[in-house]
Amino acid sequence: MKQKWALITGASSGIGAATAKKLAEHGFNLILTGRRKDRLEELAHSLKAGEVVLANFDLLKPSEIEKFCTGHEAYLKKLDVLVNNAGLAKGSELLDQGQLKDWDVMLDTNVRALLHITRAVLPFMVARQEGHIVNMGSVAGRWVYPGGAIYCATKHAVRAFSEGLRMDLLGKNIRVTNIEPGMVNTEFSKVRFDSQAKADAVYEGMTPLSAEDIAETIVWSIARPAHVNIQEIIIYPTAQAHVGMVHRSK
Ligand code: 8X3
Repeated sequence: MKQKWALITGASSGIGAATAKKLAEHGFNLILTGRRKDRLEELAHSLKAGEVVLANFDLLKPSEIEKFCTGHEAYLKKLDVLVNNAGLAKGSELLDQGQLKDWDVMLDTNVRALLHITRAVLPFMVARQEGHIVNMGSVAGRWVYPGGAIYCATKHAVRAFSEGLRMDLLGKNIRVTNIEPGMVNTEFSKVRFDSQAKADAVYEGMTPLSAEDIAETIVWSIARPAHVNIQEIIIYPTAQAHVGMVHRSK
């Protein structure tokens, strides 16, 4: 059987790293991108199977994305799965107090980088008439909450992009899946609030989803037969009914 290749962005931690582990267990060869070289190397050593290519660069710099794409064209040509995982939230101020630099980092990482990498990969998938693009959306891509407008706007953009992709790729045998998790305990909240204490408070008294929960869902979507496209999945922890509606034990 042909060895499959998957590219995962933001693979150095959290959902990206967990997805890399599960895809390796399924026999995938992997191209892993991330900013933290040591973390990527550590992950690569822990993987059970397959060939692993590491690419350490900053998604905030379009020139580095371009360099990565042209430098790895031979791999992109044979890519079966692209997991656009890299993304983050920064800050939770109300809009009149929001930090422009936080907004730019979210827009550049969650939207622009995702678009640029997908654009680089698409012609090869279209030429081969096969492929699967998995985007990391969020419940924030469907609903908005106070202090989260810009993060929510980026995830709404990811959802709109996923829908447009499905339409523009119709008839080309390429699947597009938008994964939409609620609260997941990764470095997400620590990065958002720049504080471990504030991050811990987010998950206090409730059981959030884990990176592995989401990775399992991603891998399940990928493992469906080629004629089955899981378009979107919303995944909340049982203790969360909606954005901002969480049950906590006393
Ligand atoms: C993360 C989910 O509810 O913190 O994408 O926006 S939420």
